[in-house]
Amino acid sequence: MIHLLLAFTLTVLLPVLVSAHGYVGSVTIDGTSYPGNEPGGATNPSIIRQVSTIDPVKGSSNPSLNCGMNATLAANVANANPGSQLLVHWVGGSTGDSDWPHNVGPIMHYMTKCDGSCSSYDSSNAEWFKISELGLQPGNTTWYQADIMAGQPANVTIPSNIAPGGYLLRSELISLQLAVSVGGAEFYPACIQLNIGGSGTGAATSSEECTLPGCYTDSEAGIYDPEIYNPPLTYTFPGPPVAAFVGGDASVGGTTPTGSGSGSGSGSSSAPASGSAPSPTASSGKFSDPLFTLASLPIRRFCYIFPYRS
Ligand SMILES: *[C@@H]1O[C@H](CO)[C@@H](O)[C@H](O)[C@H]1NC(C)=O
Ligand SMILES: *[C@@H]1O[C@H](CO)[C@@H](O)[C@H](O)[C@H]1NC(C)=O
Ligand SMILES: *[C@@H]1O[C@H](CO)[C@@H](O)[C@H](O)[C@H]1NC(C)=O
Ligand SMILES: [Cu+2]
Repeated sequence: MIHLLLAFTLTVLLPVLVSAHGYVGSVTIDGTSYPGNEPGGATNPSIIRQVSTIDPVKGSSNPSLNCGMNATLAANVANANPGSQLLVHWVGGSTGDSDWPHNVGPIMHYMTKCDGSCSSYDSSNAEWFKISELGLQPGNTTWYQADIMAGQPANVTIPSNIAPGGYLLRSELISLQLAVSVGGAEFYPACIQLNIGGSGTGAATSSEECTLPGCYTDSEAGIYDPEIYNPPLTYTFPGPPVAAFVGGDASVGGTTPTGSGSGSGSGSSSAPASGSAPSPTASSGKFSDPLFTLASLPIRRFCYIFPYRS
């Protein structure tokens, strides 16, 4: 009987577990698409640093917080310009053939200047600045990450006055479905190698920068979030504020912990027009993460604990 029950449980859960995480499958820069490599798979020339697994980075002091799990240098660097529009296509499963599976948590973008070519730049001690952060949609119950789960890309605009040079763009989803416990947050960072032209002069100040790991702690608001299933939410973005030189409204649906130098204002370039944003879910207010709708609470917990062996 117990075996039957276990067999049944595994049969129900395994297809979900296999696709419960993901990675950046490709990036589109001003209309040109650049494919990435499958995590742990073959390495073709790309502008996206390859990660070793679709599993999340766990723990705010994990070295893989920098560019994703065991990320390796990518061979190529893409040209971009101040104001370039990037679409970061997060996908689910080890081969990227399903949609991104999570819908609870923020979408943030950071940059750091490469010392020399980005294709040989070790960013483990780099100082990063934030250029955008997206949290909750109007109504404070549905996250913009739900749009990614619905197959939409993360949108980010290169700051319009950024100084030219080589930069890494770090796209990060944090999935907070387990963030009711300290250490529960799942970090998914990815680094894209860019060479930015133009004649801008903008740069972040040192107080707007931090290292990765270093930008976060496990217990800060926005990473440890015991009220995450108690909407409507007030969300506090982790990490530094959006760098002031970015200007405009690069911060949507939350607050940044430090008051000064925030890039929040009006006239967004990275958020969808409010008219096009899907309306918040009409149901109960619980989030519709597929793992959460799958089954009852005890099974759900099992489901989440099961794939994380460490
Ligand atoms: C990948 O990263 C994990 C976690 O940081 C580490 O435990 C593991 O040894 C790494 N694997 C390789 C092949 O470097
Ligand atoms: C959503 O949150 C923001 C910031 O925390 C707050 O100003 C706003 O009133 C909230 N809206 C709703 C509908 O709860
Ligand atoms: C990115 O922009 C598209 C087009 O406006 C929009 O449909 C999509 O929801 C946006 N992505 C996110 C994560 O908001
Ligand atoms: Cu996952």
